[in-house]
Amino acid sequence: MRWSRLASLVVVMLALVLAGALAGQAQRSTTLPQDVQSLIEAKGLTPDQVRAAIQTYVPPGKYDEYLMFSSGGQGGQVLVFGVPSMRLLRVIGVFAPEPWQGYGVGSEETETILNWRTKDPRLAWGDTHHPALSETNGEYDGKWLFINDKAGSRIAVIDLRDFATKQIVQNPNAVSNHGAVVSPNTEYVLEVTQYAGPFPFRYVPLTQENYNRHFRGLATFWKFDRGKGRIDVSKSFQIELPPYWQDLADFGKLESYGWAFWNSFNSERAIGGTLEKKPPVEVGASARDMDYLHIVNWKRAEELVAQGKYTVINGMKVIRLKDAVEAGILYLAPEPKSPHGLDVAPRGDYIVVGGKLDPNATVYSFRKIQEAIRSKAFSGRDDYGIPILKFDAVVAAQVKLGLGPLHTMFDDKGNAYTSLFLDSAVAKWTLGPPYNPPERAWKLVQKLPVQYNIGHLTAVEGDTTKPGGKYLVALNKWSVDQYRNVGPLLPQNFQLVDISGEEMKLLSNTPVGIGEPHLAQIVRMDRVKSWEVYPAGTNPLTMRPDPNAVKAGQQRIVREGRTVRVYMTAMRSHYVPDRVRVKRGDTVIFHITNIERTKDAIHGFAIDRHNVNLSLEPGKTETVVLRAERPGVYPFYCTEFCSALHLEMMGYLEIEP
Ligand code: RUQ
Ligand code: CUA
Repeated sequence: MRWSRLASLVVVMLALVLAGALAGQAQRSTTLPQDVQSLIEAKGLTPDQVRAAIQTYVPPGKYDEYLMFSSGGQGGQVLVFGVPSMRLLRVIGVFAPEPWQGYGVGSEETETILNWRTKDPRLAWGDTHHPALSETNGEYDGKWLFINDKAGSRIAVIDLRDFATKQIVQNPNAVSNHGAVVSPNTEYVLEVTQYAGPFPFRYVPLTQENYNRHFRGLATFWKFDRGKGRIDVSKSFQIELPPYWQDLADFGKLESYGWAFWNSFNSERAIGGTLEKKPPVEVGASARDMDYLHIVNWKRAEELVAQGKYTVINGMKVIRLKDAVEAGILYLAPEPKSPHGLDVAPRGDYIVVGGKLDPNATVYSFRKIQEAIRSKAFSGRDDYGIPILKFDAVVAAQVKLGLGPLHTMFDDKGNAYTSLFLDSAVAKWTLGPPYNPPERAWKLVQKLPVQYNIGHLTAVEGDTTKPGGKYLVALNKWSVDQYRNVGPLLPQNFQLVDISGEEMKLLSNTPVGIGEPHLAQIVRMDRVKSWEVYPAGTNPLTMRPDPNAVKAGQQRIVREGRTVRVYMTAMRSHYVPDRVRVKRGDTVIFHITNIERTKDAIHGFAIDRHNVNLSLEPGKTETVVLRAERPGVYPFYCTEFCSALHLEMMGYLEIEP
């Protein structure tokens, strides 16, 4: 008590002192307690650093204001941070087994999820890039999170009631993906391919002629069923695209609702051949000055599907390229050389594209695009017959920002923030009308150096219809000299930036040593309402009562032929039953229910020498199916230190020869 009061006093005094110092009054030495003063001096902190420390400090027992959901890159996970503290709160297993959560290591429920509908049940990893929070009216609603796996062309659904993965779907017609976003009312999760492949997927010899004729990109609109909390494959559809490498995508909103946009690179259709003395892909794919923005009317595509104008390929409804063009669903517009990021402004009126090899952010006007389509302001058609809108007819502005502009986020004051990969900086610039009067429009305001090679950036709800401002996080690819050397594989560097004032200010560094995150999204803490404990006997796959859940007094072992069913409970500090005897060759099925109702009273369930570890949070019921193969007496035990007698929370599985 006494100490915490003293601590808050110190903070208040620090704030006062800082205010004084900033106003140019040298009061520091007179108002700061001597020990605090010496701490600051010993560390050589500047007033900005002291302020940053206070701003980001979240005292024990207090909460952060925001949650940040970040991709975990090659780790195949989602990372959840508190903002502004930047403390890691959760790791969510998605495309890779995650033993701590008992994800994909023995429980029937999570192994089903991990292998759901995939053609490659043994994929042991994923490459997560773009998390996308579910939206209602273009604002985050805190209910679900989606994320793509670039390497496995998969999309996962995470339920934010328990922060756990519930479904993974794999694209049957594409092998690679990149952009993944949700529509403003979470009608669809859009997945666009990255690298083109033979369409439908099969073997076709890789020659230029074959590439042009048989390779295709694909846009997949995965229908999300809010009632069930699952993607409904039967109501999903795809649009066939040219074999350009479609990249980042975004949905239109408000005035551009019903449309979607994505960019593409390698419209040159380069296929490499370095050993054959042909130019490498990077050269071939950068030969032309322009690539193509894809402009898509998904509402009309939906109508086309409703009218039955599709072909079913590998169980997916596909609108063929020719039909898409004929129906006015698909248009192209030139984009400066090798674009990367694509982001729609809060009101849905502008589409911002960053060009990796172009110093400008290119801003397209949705109204101009509509006008150009209406008046057929085409500069021609591409090789696949898609009309190309005239660049000058659709561009609202080009804002020179610096080298390597990639991704853009927005704040609540009419500003845009773009990551500059080559410059290692964040550029703050002003949007045009109606966000700003014409004289303040399209101007670079400030460039903040970041350490180093920034990829994505994310601002508080900065890609919704109502950005929150306040904070931005730079997701830097290289950390170089920012941390103590821990070997040649360096952590990624997240940098928190204050964007509440006129000037951006760097607040803190956070090393991420788990994978290479790409995008992250920051949501107001109060929007996410997760469960504290599961309703008693909940199956985490269905999120409904599990028919095999048992209460105290109902525990039993039932033998049916060669199958032995164990209805077990876990509670501090024992399992009932704690002795299970089976014969070699039996199938043993454990249905285990954690019957605790106390928040955080978690138990594990691991079987020695077996690939089984469950995380049984209060109220959860999970099932383990085991073939009894190697005779022996195996301890099973609780892997969560749950109580003083945690070590005693164990039992024996006897497998008779
Ligand atoms: S990205 S490389 Cu979002 Cu810039 Cu995946
Ligand atoms: Cu239950 Cu340890």
